Amino acid sequence: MVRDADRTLTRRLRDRWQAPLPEPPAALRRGPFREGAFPSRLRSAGLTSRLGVALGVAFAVCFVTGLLSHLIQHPPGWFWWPSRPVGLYRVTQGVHVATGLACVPLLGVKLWSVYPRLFAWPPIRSIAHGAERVAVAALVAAALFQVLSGVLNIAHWYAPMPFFFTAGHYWVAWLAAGALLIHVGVQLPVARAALRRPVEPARRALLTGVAAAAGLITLTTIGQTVRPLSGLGLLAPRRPDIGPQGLPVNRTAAAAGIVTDPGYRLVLTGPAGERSLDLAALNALPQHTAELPIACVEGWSADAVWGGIRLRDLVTLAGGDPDRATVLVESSERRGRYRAATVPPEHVRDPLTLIALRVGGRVLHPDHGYPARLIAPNRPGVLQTKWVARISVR
Ligand SMILES: Nc1nc2c(c(=O)[nH]1)N[C@H]1C(S)=C(S)[C@@H](COP(=O)(O)O)O[C@H]1N2
Ligand SMILES: [Mo]
Repeated sequence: MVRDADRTLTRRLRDRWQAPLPEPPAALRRGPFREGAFPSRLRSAGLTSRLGVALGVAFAVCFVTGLLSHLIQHPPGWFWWPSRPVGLYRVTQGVHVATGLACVPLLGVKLWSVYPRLFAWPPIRSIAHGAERVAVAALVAAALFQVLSGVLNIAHWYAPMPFFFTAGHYWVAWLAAGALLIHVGVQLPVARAALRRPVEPARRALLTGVAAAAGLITLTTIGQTVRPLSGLGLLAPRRPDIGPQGLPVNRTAAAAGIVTDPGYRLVLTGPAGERSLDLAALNALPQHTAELPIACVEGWSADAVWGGIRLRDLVTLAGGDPDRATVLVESSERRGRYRAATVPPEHVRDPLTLIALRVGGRVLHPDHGYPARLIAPNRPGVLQTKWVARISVR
């Protein structure tokens, strides 16, 4: 029964899509509107559907990992993110950037496979057809925007983006997801019918080529987070081992306007009042080490051994409860989006969360946050505040 209904629906849709359409007026019958303007015989519902499945899977994984990253950075009341496993965020964000980059060839070929339809005549056949075209236009624009803005962001090329990347990339992701759901809903019957038929060898070869291109992009970029592959990172914007003290840097001390102050003091406030600790006082507190990655939202990450004071010890010193307190960590950086970060109780409590004074056994390089920086397990790089000047315990 269901099968029959399905088949009838498929036939009806196929008739709707493939019935001979009226010809455009003679004056328009040129360029993409002339007959035989798109001679490739590789295009087919089967090819487009298979590309659609791959793109849909990549997009879904990219969307979920991106949403997670957004929630970690802007946690609503109901959201909870653990401090272990220490490298979970490096994996989810590495996957976010890798699936986004794999979308580049998938999206390109998918659009190639359907773009002759742009020139169908008449442009709008019914209200339903018009609505569908608007949804597809929104989907294409949103998908191109996401891939392009993501690539520009990891390349640190902000000039073509006259908006705040994070907000734009986040809201357009919802637009893309909504438009994609409509698109899948509309095309599902046709796609299912098309997927049941085998693929012809020429189209199979094209699909293999697209898969190989996506694989090659992954292989030449994943080295920014998978260290053994860093030598293959031809297209990776970063290498995990290049930078002062063998670690990459996003914002240098010079860019942040930090001048090393010999009279540096860390101001610590909490229920026990305010106190200020100079470097000698900080070095006199119990010192611990933690092997933790810096995992940037841009997809690169690098391991390091950090040394310094446990944040929970500082909470105790400030008169707070180390198992319950929330902590605000502020930088001496005057302006800058990432000059302060809130550390939730799960991370404050964790003995691996440090106010680091050293990396790799040496005093922090100014670009890594000298004299002190926050380093906590399973947290995005943007929340690992450098040049810490003030810690407030609540
Ligand atoms: N004060 C301050 N801390 C900051 C930043 C910043 O701009 N200002 N950038 C963050 C970002 S985006 C990352 S990825 C990490 C990088 O740390 P690193 O430069 O030591 O590798 O620092 C974080 N800490
Ligand atoms: Mo970052």
